[in-house]
Amino acid sequence: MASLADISGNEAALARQAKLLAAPATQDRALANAIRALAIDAVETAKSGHPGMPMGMADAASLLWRKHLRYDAADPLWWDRDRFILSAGHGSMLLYALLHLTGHEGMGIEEIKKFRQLHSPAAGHPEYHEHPAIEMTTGPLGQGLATAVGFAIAERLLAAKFGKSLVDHRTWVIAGDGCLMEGISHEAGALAGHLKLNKLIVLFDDNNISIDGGTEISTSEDPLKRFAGYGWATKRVDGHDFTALQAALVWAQKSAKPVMIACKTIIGLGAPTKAGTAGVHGAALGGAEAEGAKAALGWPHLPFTVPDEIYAPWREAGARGAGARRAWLKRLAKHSQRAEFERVMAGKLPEGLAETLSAYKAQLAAQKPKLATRQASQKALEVLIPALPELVGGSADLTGSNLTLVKGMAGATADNFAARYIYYGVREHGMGAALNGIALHGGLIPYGGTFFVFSDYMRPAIRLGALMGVRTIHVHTHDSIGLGEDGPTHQPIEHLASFRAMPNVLVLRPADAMETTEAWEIALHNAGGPSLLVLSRQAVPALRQDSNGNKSARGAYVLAEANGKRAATIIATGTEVSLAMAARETLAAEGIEVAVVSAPCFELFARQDPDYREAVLGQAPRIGVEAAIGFGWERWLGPDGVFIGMTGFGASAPAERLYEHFGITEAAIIAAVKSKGV
Ligand SMILES: Cc1ncc(C[n+]2csc(CCOP(=O)(O)OP(=O)(O)O)c2C)c(N)n1
Ligand SMILES: [Mg+2]
Repeated sequence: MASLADISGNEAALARQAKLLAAPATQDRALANAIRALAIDAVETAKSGHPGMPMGMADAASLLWRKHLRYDAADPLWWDRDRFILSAGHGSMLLYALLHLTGHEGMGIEEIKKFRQLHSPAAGHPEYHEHPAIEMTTGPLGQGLATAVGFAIAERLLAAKFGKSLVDHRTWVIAGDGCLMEGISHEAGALAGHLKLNKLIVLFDDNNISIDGGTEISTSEDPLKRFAGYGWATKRVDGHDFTALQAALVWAQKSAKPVMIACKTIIGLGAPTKAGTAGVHGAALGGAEAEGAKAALGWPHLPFTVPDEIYAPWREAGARGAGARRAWLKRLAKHSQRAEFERVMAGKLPEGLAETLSAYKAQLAAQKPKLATRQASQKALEVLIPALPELVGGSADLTGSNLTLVKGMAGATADNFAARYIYYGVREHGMGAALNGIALHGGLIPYGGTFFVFSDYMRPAIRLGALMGVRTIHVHTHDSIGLGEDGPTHQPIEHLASFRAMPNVLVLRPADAMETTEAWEIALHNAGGPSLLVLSRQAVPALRQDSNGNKSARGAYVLAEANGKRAATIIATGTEVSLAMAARETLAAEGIEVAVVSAPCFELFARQDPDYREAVLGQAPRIGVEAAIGFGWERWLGPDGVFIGMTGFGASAPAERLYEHFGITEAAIIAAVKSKGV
């Protein structure tokens, strides 16, 4: 046989395939062929989808699910299960076939027949929430792999806290050429190698094919060497040789490093003419090719039909972990930390948190500290970290700027995960995905910091977090031109507007220390999506006198009512609220009475009933103030409103000079009010 590395191109693939399929079919192959057949049928019926990857990886995946993956199909949410992440999400039929064959409820043959149809759990790409055994949404290549790093980090952190008897599982990933070409694979791989996440095992579908053709047209790297460089254990095996696969899977589980096994596969294995080509990547095989594939695989059954003698061993495999789960439940039942473990895994906040926070807020109301909101965030964390053991922080190399680290938090190292903080390094995208993974794993609430402008570097992960609805908290400091001298590369302009446009994200831009604390409280309770805390570098005065309740939770509220009839309503966010308050005072001295509305969170305000919104916004002319692009403000200002903010990129200068230069000043607010003829 030619060396594995030499196999490329369709002819070589077809020759290799012919040899493989000429050998008498083993039970292993027959069981794997059930996956191939279901993938072929589902894609034919849907007239769209990706048969090639499931057909190529069926052998490796079936061995994993039959012999190694720790799970119990009867309880896909068992907390100590192994996590399986299909990073190459286009191969979704691989996952659906595995769930179906192993007897998972909710993935019957009727569901498989509705592959890619509205309301089917067998969606085009795996969607979190569509089925409990789908650990996360995948499809944007590389995200699964990087999110898996977060899953593996969470496992280590929780194992250090609760012990191996409760937390001892692996994270398995199937990733393709595409996942490994993506930049995020670099960040994720390097972080995992550094932290020696040895319970992370990646099966690389090494088929040398992506959409445009053979991968040699666009890449000549050896991902195994790259990952070895990150500190991973690597191995290349024939992805259709069950003996070699079995040995590799056993070896992987003994590793002291994260593992990548490159499985040399033939994409679309079985397809008589298209195997080994990009032609099987993402289109139905077509009648003749589908028939030919089934004949070549020795699969004589009708579409969507799996004979009992194939179902039976698969169902057995699905129940293989039942004993381990029962034993685990017994251990949990008598574990000294059972209540706390159940609380954090259920994602419930500890009792007493509200009281702790209200005591702290009362203190803020009395002290009225003048602080940058990033500092106020750190002070809030000083209260939250001892009160919330499940809160784990980190930063993408900006700890001292984001102020994300407080007393009592150790940084995790490869040797010590009894820690509350991750030094993510300069890896915003990897951090974003890891935060998603930590949150998805359960048991922890992750936050991570970077400059707000570099949210661009993690946007795909935030978007996926929003789509999945996971509780991640993003501490995004240096929120505007107010950061000053670092200049326009570092000054976010369009970021508030763009994240406000993203569904299911709370964008919180607090105005002072009180609102910052409220923003943290809101974020912690926002279990169904990411929260962005958009925080200032520069100090702001305390604006709030009262500490009762959580005013920010309504999104916007009247911070200072006009004395008498409103001549205008000034609506501002973050650091600009204090400008609005100053303008209000100056105007009042001239006999012009205006109200100031603080609007820390547009999304929450939009959710309030119309009466409340109208009462807050009022009937008087409206002036909006925010040191950012005005896109999106129209909905609060209406057609006659005036927006004071940015219209282009920032500049390098001290913050105060910039505010003057760009006309975001008390004088501008006053002029705008007067321009309304009041
Ligand atoms: C971030 C991202 N870019 C592009 C795509 C579109 N896309 C889907 S699959 C694919 C090729 C993937 O190649 P590979 O991972 O080798 O999969 P295979 O063809 O081997 O199944 C591309 C470009 C995507 N899903 N995500
Ligand atoms: Mg490929």
